[in-house]
Amino acid sequence: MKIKNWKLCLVADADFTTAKDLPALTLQAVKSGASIVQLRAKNLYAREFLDLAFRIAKRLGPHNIPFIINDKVDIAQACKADGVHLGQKDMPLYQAREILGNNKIIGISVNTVEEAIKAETEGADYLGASPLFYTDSKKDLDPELGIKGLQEMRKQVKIPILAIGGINSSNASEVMAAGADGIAVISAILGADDISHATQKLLKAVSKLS
Ligand code: TZP
Ligand code: MG
Repeated sequence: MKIKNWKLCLVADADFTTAKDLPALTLQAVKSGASIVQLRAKNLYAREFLDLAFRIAKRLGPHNIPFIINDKVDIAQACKADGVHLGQKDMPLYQAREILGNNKIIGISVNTVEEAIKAETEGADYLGASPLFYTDSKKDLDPELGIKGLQEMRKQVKIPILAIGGINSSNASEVMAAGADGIAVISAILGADDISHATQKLLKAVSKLS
């Protein structure tokens, strides 16, 4: 699957919603306009991660939404996800590409222009510019890129950039204006009381170029 709509990626983080039904929340966000789903599960055993991935993939099936697995190439392959999102300490891109092939999407988290250029040169399909702003949703954060860092990165690479970290409906349009193709969020959707309303508000913000 090729990604056509980069605007709004829900990072469905299993740690963020331990008490809630993540597949149901994910579906609600997708029905309200989320255009990509990435499943993130830092603290699940492989079996639990895979089981959750299958449950989400099943819900997404009828919606034709790109489904990406965070970190784990084997889980992505096993649940026939559309791709994987890798950090700088995960499996190297060329090895993930060897396993998944050219038809799968591979995204790479980058914090510097150098990492961005390297990922593009090595054949990444998109970049996760991370973290754009400070956030409580991730431990061991790299330094904030900020709007200036994103603008600089945008000048140096051509592939799509998803900005992540501390993005909400108040700052999303500024992030898009700085050159992002889309935003990826955890708390701005999963932390909301009304998932549908929060998703629609974000979608409106990313669609409005300031
Ligand atoms: N990678 C960089 S920041 C981040 C990840 C997974 C967390 C984003 O969460 P939030 O709640 O949207 O700031
Ligand atoms: Mg990662």
